[in-house]
Amino acid sequence: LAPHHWLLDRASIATRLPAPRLANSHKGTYGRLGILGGASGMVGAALLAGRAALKLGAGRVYLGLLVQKDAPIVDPLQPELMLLPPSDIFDPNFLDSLVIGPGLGQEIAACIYLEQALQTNLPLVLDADALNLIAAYTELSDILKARQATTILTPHPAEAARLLNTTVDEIQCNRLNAAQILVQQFNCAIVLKGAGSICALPDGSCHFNTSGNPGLSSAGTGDVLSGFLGALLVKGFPAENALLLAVHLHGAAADVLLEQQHGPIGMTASDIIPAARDLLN
Ligand code: NPW
Ligand code: AMP
Ligand code: MG
Repeated sequence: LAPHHWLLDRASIATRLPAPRLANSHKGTYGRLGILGGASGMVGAALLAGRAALKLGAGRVYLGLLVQKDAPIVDPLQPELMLLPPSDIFDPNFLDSLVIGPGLGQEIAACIYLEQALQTNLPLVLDADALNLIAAYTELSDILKARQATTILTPHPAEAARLLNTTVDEIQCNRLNAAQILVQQFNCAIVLKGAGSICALPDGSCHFNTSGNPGLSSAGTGDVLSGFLGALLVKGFPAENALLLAVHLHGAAADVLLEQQHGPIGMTASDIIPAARDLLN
């Protein structure tokens, strides 16, 4: 490995785990996370991110769903989640971190909320359609580039190709280069997802994830990763640790499931959530 290049394995996350919970902690200790997404037909993406965040320890999770017609008012399988109109997510004194993108869609309302999110000082996770909108609108990418607060971008290869205005083949032929260019272009921490996810940080370091398997190649697994990231970006936990821990844990959870079950076929994004929780405790 070149200097500043690291394997992201079980040993390397051992020093990046959150401190044990204090006996006198309360839900406020573990942060208020907002998740903005869930447009029509993709509400599941936001629910998965929210459930994932709760199970990785977020104190309170607020879902701002963009869907308008027949919007759910509660997640019956995870009633701990608080479902709000998306505009209520933006009180800056209210949240400690924000995930935006899972199932966000690319309508005008999504654009407006994304612009508002980029203009806050909250630690942000940008995933899925948030990335697609940034690729589509120079105004949004300019605001992103000017941001000072922690920002983590989680593109899969097609999202990375849109951000860099190139093809998926070009990205996949030189994944390390693509991840590093994304860091330089947006001055953010990046995880370029896919088999062997690469975490590239603004300090120039790159971490090659060793966990995960093709069981993760199914709908919603990326949405779960963004929820994990949001949960770990709690008050005082370094963004670098949150990124490396979430990415490794996500893959490691899939590896545990692979060992326990018959194979990768039929592993679901929902299955990953409790498996990751077990690994963290
Ligand atoms: P192909 O054609 O399959 O070979 P998009 P999305 C390519 C939400 N979701 N390596 C892929 O290639 C998300 O949050 C909602 C190479 C295809 O061309 C988003 O908001 C769910 N290529 C929205 O849907 C569950 C790869 O990328 C393109 C690749 C759209 O997100 C599902 C597809 O990507 C989903 O999460 C790889 N590793 N990975 C829900 N239950 O509500 C992907 N591609 O067009 O960005 O679509 O990722 O499905
Ligand atoms: P998304 O495409 O946004 O749903 O994200 C998919 C998630 O699953 C990312 O975290 C990928 O790194 C992971 N993933 C998908 N396929 C594989 C694979 N074959 N091996 C390891 N991880 C994978
Ligand atoms: Mg995704």
